[in-house]
Amino acid sequence: MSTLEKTRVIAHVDLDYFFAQCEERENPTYKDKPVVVCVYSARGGESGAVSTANYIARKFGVKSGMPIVLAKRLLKDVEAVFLPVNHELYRRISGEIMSILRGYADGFEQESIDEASLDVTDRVEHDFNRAKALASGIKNEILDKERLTCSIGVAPNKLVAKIGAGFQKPNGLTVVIPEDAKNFLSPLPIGKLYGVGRKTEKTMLELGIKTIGDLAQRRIEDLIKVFGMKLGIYFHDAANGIDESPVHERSILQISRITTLKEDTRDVDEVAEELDRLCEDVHKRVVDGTFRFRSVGIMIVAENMSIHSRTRTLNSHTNDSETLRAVSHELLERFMKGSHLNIRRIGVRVTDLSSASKQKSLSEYG
Ligand code: DCP
Ligand code: CA
Ligand code: CA
Repeated sequence: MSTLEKTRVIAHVDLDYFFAQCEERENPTYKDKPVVVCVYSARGGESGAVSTANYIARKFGVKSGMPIVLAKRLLKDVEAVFLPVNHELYRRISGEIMSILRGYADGFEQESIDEASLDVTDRVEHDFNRAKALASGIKNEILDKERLTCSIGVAPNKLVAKIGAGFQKPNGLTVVIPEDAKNFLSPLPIGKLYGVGRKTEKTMLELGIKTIGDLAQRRIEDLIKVFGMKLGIYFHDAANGIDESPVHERSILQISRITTLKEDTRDVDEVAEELDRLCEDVHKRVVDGTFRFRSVGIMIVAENMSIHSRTRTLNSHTNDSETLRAVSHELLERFMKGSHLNIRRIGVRVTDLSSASKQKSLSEYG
């Protein structure tokens, strides 16, 4: 096989300020104002966190995850719009967009509610110029039909395409040809690399790795020593712009439940008791839907509103309630050992679902 034949062309599409843009679309009078979409907590008042904000609000420093009260303070001198999340609206619009995107792809993988990777290799015959034109066509169609803007990265693999999509936001289009992949990544801060969360970022900085280029220069043996075999190899490849993972269909169905505790606490037993109730409820929905799951995750909102999640992938699919309970407990205990924060909200989620009855719609779960 020649190199040309092996070169893939992947487009990663990510909608701009998605939840807030959906709200603007439904109510055009919001358009020139800061728009902040909020997840209000069960405690009432203004307690809760920012889900996302439009780019006008971002200029004032508003960010996803920040307490609503802080966003209000940042926007106190301007006329701003604060709205509660309307998941049903976002799911419906997402579904419409995903079906447009599918029409442009030889291989398709939805990665979240507002993003997808498209393998377009065959239809552009390995040609990045044609891929750029195709990506423009996608942007135009989404704007025409859905009145929404998105950003697209075109690259030889999913990893670089995804970073490319975030490179010139909003309404961006970034094409990275194979020869440029490594140089494109090199100056970017290490935190931009997929898989480098806040904790890993700290470790990297301690090792003197500030940019993806710094990481690319490290010897793979040294990375394996610090991060273990699997991650060490991944970081080495990723920093060099290498990612061979295929674009594959996957179910993004998930079943989850989250609740606000009566009071902030770091008493494991108290949190575990609530977690058990959530597990029971999630398990009931798993069984009702004749699903089996392969990943179990917990979500934690701490007293300072920081959001944490931990996920474990099992060896095989199951619908066993005891597995769900045991894994979520273990994830909780491990989180609490490594954190001094009181817990405010706790949630549990199962993903990687396989289903006997495929007709279940996404909106029934969530
Ligand atoms: N989201 C959320 N809480 C977060 C991050 C995201 O509720 N901490 C939701 C709201 C976002 C949507 O997921 O609109 C998509 O997340 P993105 O990270 O893609 O962010 P946006 O689409 O809002 O902005 P961007 O223009 O940077 O893509
Ligand atoms: Ca987005
Ligand atoms: Ca996204």
